[in-house]
Amino acid sequence: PTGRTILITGGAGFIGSHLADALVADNDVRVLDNLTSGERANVPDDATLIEGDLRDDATLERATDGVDLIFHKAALVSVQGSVEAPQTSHEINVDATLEVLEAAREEDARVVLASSAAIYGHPERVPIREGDAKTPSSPYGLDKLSIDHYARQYHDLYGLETVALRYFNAYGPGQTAGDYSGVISIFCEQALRDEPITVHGDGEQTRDFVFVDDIVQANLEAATTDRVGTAYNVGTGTSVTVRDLAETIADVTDSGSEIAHTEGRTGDIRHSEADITTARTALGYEPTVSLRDGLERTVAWL
Ligand code: UD2
Repeated sequence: PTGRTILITGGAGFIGSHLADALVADNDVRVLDNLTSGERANVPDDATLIEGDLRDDATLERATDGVDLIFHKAALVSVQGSVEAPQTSHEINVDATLEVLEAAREEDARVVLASSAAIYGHPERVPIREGDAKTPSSPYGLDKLSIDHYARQYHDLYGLETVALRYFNAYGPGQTAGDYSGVISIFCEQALRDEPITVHGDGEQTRDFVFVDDIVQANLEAATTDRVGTAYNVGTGTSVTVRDLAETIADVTDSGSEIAHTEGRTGDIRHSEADITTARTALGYEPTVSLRDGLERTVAWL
């Protein structure tokens, strides 16, 4: 997109800030973020940061006034946190999204939302297709399923242009440890410190790791596609075992770390891999960053 007035909610966070970077040169970009997990320093200089909460009507109104495109990335992303506090997850991940969708109706703005592979729960088969069974195994997954459906309904009922992107395991520079972090940031930090790399269980579980630049690409395509009112898997279409991941990270970091098998994680999903045929066909999405390249770029940032 070019010459557009764009709001990125969660634009100081991991994915949102990469998206802001990609859009600022050619668009008028606003970022709405309450900075609980996002960081001011992530917001590009040429974007306007509105520091505040989505759930505050006046703030949301100011942030959405005159926009023609909204990337809704603000969320509580901790699966564990959602298990501990399902109501809080619902308030932030569902209720606040409804506020964003309503604001988008006011402005007749397109909305690109962050959905998640978590909506599939324990998949019946891999690769996972968009139409496959959805039995989320956490409040977080249920909340994402809910907004994924709302996005489609707002299109069907009100003609709003919406696209939901179901991210698989996202990683890359800017994904910080904090109290929530993906396996790649954990393993990289362990490897760089020459500490044991903690593989849960037998390490034969698989994941589809998608580099943040490819996620940004999918978002940019979602912003201009005419195939709206639907949801797309955003992964790479390939997967690796957690054990292979640990070995690759040890290699990329030139680490002397041992691989230590720890107890399997309760409720851990065994296999996850996206079928990205629909995104390829409808959006022209094509992931370009191999796991090794992506890991090298992530390690270089750390
Ligand atoms: C990812 C998402 C989550 C949700 C879910 C849906 C991330 C960070 N999380 O959870 O938001 O969308 O997918 O299915 O993208 N592991 C280890 N050692 C460690 C940490 C993790 O072996 O120290 C394993 C873990 O047991 C799992 C794999 O690595 O098998 C990936 O774990 P994760 O927490 O990065 O992501 P996942 O797939 O559970």
